[in-house]
Amino acid sequence: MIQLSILKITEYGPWTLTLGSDREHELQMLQASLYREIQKLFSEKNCLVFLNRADEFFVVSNGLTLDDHIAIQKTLEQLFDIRLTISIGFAKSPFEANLKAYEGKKTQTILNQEHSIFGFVNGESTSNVSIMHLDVDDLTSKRKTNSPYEISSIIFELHSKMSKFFMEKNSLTFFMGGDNFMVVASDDAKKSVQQFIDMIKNEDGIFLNCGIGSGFNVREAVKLATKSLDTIREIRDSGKEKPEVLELSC
Ligand SMILES: Nc1nc2c(ncn2[C@@H]2O[C@H](COP(=O)(O)OP(=O)(O)OP(=O)(O)O)[C@@H](O)[C@H]2O)c(=O)[nH]1
Ligand SMILES: [Mg+2]
Repeated sequence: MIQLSILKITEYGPWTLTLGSDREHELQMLQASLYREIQKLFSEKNCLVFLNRADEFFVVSNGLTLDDHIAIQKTLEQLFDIRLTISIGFAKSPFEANLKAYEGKKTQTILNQEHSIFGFVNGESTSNVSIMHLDVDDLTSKRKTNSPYEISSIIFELHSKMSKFFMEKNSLTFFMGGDNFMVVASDDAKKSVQQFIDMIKNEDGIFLNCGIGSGFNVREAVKLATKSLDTIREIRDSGKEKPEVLELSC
């Protein structure tokens, strides 16, 4: 079971217009400070925030109750002029949790009116969350023949393929920066990650490593996924044949 909380800036479009045309730098600074604060507040509660198009944030929020969400909303309301709407959903797979959150907002299923919280909350921390941390093997060598902009183009095309492939497995892919991606994964996604790695190898000549971690909260799962990825690197750097996928459990 995955619980997902989607935070979106309320009436952002009309508000941006109030800043006039010379606004882009202000918006970028606002979005960066908003992300910083949201990541701080949720990670303190063992959640992790995935940045989505800068004005929307996906939080894997297993274990977080409605009261926890209200407390975070109160802090954000004190810190920022803009307001955020939270839509919460939970389901067996990450993609379905996203659909439930979407449905909760669309049908105006109110959880808390004063703080704009919609959807369906579970709040239990007894379900397992799985994260896959994917990273390009030896991106550094590609930098020798490709300029920074060309590298970015390669990475965004990879993101596009990964997002499509894993959405078909009811999973959500996020770009974390550099050559790093995280997939909030269903069992089906975990089973098919080797197939994805092979496909990208054949189509694009890009080699990927994937660390997998599971836990009762997403920070634990992410920690183990990154530890698995680092273990693949250690095996490789010791001269032994490395696995492309490794799953460590707590
Ligand atoms: N978000 C995130 N970014 C990272 C992490 N580790 C490294 N990076 C970023 O990824 C970029 C590429 O670094 P690496 O992946 O270590 O470089 P590489 O040459 O591909 O080396 P290997 O992955 O070990 O094969 C770095 O410039 C960092 O910006 C991480 O754990 N999370
Ligand atoms: Mg890498």
